Amino acid sequence: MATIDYESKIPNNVDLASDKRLQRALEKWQPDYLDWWKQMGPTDFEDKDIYLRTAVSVESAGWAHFGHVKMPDYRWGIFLEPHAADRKVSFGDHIGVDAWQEVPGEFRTDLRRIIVTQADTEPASVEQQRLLGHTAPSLYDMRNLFQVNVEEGRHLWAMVYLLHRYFGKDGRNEADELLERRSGNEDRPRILGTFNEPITTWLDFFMFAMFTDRDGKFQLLALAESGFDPLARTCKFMLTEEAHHLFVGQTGIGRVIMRTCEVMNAYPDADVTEHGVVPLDMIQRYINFWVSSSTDLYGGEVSSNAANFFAAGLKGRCYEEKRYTEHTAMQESYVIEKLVDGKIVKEEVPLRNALNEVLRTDYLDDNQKGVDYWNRILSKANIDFEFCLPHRRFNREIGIYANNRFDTQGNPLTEAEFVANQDKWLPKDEDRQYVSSLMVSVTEPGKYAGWIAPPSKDLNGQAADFDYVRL
Ligand code: BYC
Ligand code: FE
Ligand code: FE
Repeated sequence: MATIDYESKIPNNVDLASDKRLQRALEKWQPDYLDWWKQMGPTDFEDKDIYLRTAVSVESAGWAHFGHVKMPDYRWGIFLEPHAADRKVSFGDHIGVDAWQEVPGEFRTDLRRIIVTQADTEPASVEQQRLLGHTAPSLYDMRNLFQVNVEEGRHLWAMVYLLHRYFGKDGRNEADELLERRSGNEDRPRILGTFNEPITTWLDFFMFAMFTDRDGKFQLLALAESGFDPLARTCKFMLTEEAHHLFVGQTGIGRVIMRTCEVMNAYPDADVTEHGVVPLDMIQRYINFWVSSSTDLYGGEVSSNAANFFAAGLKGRCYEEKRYTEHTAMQESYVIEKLVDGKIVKEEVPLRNALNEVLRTDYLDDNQKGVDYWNRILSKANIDFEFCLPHRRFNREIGIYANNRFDTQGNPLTEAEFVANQDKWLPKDEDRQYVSSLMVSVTEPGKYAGWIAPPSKDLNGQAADFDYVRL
């Protein structure tokens, strides 16, 4: 069923009405979700009409409907890609068996853990971004923020459906706990590190949408290959929503860079902070921070969890079916670089144990494309500067590099060398204070704050002075 039932309390394309118990359980979770949204979602904009897109079909052509809605009235629902009749498990130890439509008993714990970890990031990001509406640089940006927020809320719905439908009582308990943990809370933090980092400015928000939502893209690509068919179908539809989040991040940073270039060209000898834009080296430090934190989200370089998830057919490599011909990952090995006695040495590990690192490498390659896009903005403006990604070893807190220090090129450092240089590599207090000082709210349609260029084109063919948010 591709069309979405918008008549029922919970919009869905999974024929929820035919399973009364499940429907009742989800309808019981719904008010708790709405309470959470009121408490932890974007503050103070509940009664405003926002120009949002809502899914009306899961077909690739024209799934979105645009219109002004109030966020609490957004139709959060359950949308899965259509079911392919003869789908098989395509990797791991069970290649060729029918894709699972129910949870195989022996994989229940692992699968629940993957789904809970994925689910936990979605409300976390909404919590991290809840105050940003107050300092939006334009109505266009404010609307994009709220679009991202409601869709992350929907991603939570997507995972909660799986927990309720396939994991019985413990699934329902996990769904409740997803509304109880809080980003950054000492006692009940979100599961993964980056989702406890504060997002206090729009520069952080754009960095997060660029680099952390991109972890979402790659984890979802890996889960879209899952032999557990409902998870694969859910993730495929989530990926179509994710593309816009990445666009917001990449073009957001691009517009900050563009504005700084304009000022640099207009006042070649000036300190750009006197003109209220973000210096390029400061942008590089924000890149270093958010990339390194998001690089941690792939887990350890050598991981028996990753090997087990793959062996079971629960989590593949990205584009597993399309891109690879050998799907057991049993024959090959993978070379990992390790620090031994102060030197980097290569070590071969069985490929299955290195799958976190394989996915991380795909992620870093994709990041590089965004960096290339920003460097083209610089060269078009004739500015002699180049952004680069920090090395994967830089500033890590998870995995084999976590207990050592490295520079942004990946060279080992002593703790003292790192401390002496860290203000060059990571945002320092003055950077954060300066970027915060630029965060002023601009709410006149078609106007933009001085630190960011307008987008090259407006959304959905709208005019430049369109009222994306009616305040
Ligand atoms: N922070 O074997 P290891 C998104 C834990 S983003 C804290 O090395 P594994 C989104 C790990 O849990 C996509 N803890 O790792 C983006 C384990 O703990 P336990 C999110 C971490 O299990 C923006 C221990 O360290 N989806 O959608 O192979 C906005 C050793 O683990 C971290 C997923 O992550 C960390 N960074 O791999 C909104 C997909 N990293 O069990 C949304 C599902 C590791 O020993 N998750 N640990 O207590 C997974 O596939 C895996 O859990 C991971 C970790 C890839 C995250
Ligand atoms: Fe998401
Ligand atoms: Fe996202």
